[in-house]
Amino acid sequence: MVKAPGTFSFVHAADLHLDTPFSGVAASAPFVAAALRDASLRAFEAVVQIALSRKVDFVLFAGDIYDGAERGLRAQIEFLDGLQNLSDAGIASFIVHGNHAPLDTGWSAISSSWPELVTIFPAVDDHLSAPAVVPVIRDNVQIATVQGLSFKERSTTENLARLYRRPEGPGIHIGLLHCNVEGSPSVHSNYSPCSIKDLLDTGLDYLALGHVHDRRILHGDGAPGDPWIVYPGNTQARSMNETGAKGVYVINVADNVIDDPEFVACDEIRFVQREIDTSQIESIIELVENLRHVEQESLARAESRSIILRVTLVGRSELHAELARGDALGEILATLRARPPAAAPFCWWEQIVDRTQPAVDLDEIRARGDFAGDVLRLTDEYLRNDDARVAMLKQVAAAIPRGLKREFLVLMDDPDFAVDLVTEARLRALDEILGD
Ligand SMILES: [Mn+2]
Repeated sequence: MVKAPGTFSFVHAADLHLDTPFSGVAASAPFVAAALRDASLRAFEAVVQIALSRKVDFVLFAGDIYDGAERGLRAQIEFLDGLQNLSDAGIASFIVHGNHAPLDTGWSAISSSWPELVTIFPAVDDHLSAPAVVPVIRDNVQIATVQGLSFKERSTTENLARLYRRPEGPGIHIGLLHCNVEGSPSVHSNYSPCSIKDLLDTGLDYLALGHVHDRRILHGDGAPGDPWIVYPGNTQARSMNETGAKGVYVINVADNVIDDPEFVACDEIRFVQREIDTSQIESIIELVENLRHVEQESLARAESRSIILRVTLVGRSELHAELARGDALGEILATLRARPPAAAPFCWWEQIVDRTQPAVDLDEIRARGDFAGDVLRLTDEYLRNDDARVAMLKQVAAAIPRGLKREFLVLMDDPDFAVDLVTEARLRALDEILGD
């Protein structure tokens, strides 16, 4: 069946970080180290498979293809193989380079042998002051254009978005860019900063961004025809701070209208962080049972991926003292790691973090004549007496900054919220007063 010119699809990927070393976790066990070393490359293979099986028209790579400017040889060869497979299937690839592998550093073993349907966008320099615009042609009709700019050097602080313009001609107009949109420089390195307005001002229909490792749709879920501004996030998580599924967006276009981006996971290994409230757990044996249960549950939720698991123990608990004895945590961890898995999907216990607090006897404190006793007796009144609690919350609301006040007043209407707030606040206050 011949598709209408305005009906097609593409994959938007970014931040592949091929050959990521995983320095923190890799030292743990040989089978984990080997799996992690391959994970970024397997994730890229999955991107190629998604493009092939969905029969998309082209694939966008929005920067940080390689993890370092050094570009490991293995990563380069596997990347080239993947692009060749796409090209052989008639699927074009468009690539910009970002801060992790800018154009003018490192080396490239494959620069002279890119497959036919691959476009690598150059960086701005003395000869180039605007992005190159490449048309996508199907059955002699232009269905889209893609424009992009690479980073010339690592620290590109110029606002590259201002150089993008809507070209003449039919089809969907796409801008491919590695950039930091209204980002906090403390969280994401402030390379090529720009605002949402800068991106809207380009007049383009789809801004395919890279750099931020969480997937985010910054604009476009409004009216049909509204421009889309999208970060797909990275294809494979790189550390304990990057939890949950990672993948690409598949974008379907029907009659020149871009449908909601469809997230498709392509990661190989997932990082998972969980908490266990230990306040009802009475023994180390019971704790280990709970930890094993969390392991099974986390694996079941990971869609057949292997996981790297960190569990944080919280809550006031009798266990607090037991966990502090000797190397209890180390021994529990060794127990959980004792049965190495034969095959993927596996669970690797990365760490157990103890944030438990000592159990407190509220009746004993209440009976005391000191400040801690006063705090308990006062908050008992708030928990028992609805009017007293509402009056207290009104005083709190008066002290809350304007921007947050409306949100607080909405929450305050929920009686459960108010009770939880008082319960939590008094435990924190007791911690401060009593110390550890
Ligand atoms: Mn990146």
